[in-house]
Amino acid sequence: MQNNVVISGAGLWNPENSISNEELVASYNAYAALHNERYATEINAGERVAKPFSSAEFIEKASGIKSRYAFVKEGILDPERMRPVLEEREDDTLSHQAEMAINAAKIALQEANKTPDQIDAVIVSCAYTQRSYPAIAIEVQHALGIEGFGFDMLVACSAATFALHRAYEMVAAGTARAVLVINPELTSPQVNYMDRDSHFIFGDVATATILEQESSCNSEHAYRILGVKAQTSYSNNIRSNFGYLSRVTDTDPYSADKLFHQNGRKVFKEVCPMAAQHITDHVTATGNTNNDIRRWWLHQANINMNTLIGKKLLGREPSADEAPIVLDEYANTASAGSLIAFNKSHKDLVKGDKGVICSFGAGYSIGSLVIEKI
Ligand code: CO8
Repeated sequence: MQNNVVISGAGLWNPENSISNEELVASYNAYAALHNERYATEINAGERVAKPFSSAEFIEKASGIKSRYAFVKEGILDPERMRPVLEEREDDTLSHQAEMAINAAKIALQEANKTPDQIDAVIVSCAYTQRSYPAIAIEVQHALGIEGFGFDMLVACSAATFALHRAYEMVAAGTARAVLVINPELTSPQVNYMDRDSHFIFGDVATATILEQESSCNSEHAYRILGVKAQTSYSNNIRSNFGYLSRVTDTDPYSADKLFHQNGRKVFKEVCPMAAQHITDHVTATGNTNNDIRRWWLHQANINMNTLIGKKLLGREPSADEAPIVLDEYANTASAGSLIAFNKSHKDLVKGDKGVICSFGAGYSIGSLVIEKI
């Protein structure tokens, strides 16, 4: 027999530093002007391409993004550097990502009314981890005083939802009483701030979620999980080639292909119909229709994508109350976007209200949970 599983706590932590579109564009344009001046001879000879200029108006209209948080702001806006300055920490000091993760985890534990001794597993799941081992999850487990086990997972945009799926299975099967899932999305080190098409897309954040057996739940804001569904389909349209082989392939570790890059238009066209179909199939499989869903906590990559998917789901544009958008403040935060939306807007729902958490993006990968407030 399977246990009923609930989401009993959610936590959201963002860095203090925020960068507006205007600040980001001013630094990119200063960098582009420097580049074009420095390489004027080659550019005029057709041997090198001039850097085009960016615009804050374009960014907001094309994406819905107005600002983003940065774990470390220093360096990002320096036209001679164009990447954050992170200090190397000693091995016996808490790592950057563990620090972000713990900040969010503490808030989630509090909302769930849980203490570390009541948690049996920790999953850290995000687009990148800063090292291969020991797992960030095990470092977090140790720092919080949690017994049991922890492991890291990488699934880019769907890292958070796919990790919630794994936690759901553990709690349903009874192999863990409660699981802490954390998404410390430290994206800024992999953003190419020298690329006009993508310099504005990402921000840093951490989200955390507690899943546990319904029978042990004493949270004010708990949601029963009615079903989970995952789908992947291989695509090269969103890619980052930096990895442990970068040291031995004798290629430039700073080259653009090592950082996040994408064919944004293709992603938009291909992912929207996939996501809408996936969600509709999932909602239907739980015995509901899309009109039964009170709130949509959707992946946050682009406001126009969410509007289009919303229209496909409902036959009309969803309101901000039905499908909240957090892109304006947070930008795209890799896997954490749908959970930022959940964190910011789940306390007002009433018993019996149903919602969908859904991620879509790199892989391609789509992950969803249909949930009901209890
Ligand atoms: N300023 C001014 N003009 C610009 C800029 C800019 N910054 N950027 C592009 N333009 C120009 C283009 O050059 C183009 O000019 P022209 O028409 O002369 O060729 C024009 O504006 C239109 O460009 P696009 O067609 O590219 O513009 P779009 O309307 O398609 O908008 C977007 C671009 C915003 C990128 C859009 O395509 C989009 O959002 N697509 C979906 C992207 C998506 O969902 N990606 C998934 C991201 S992956 C993820 O979420 C997690 C990955 C792992 C994390 C990585 C962390 C680092």
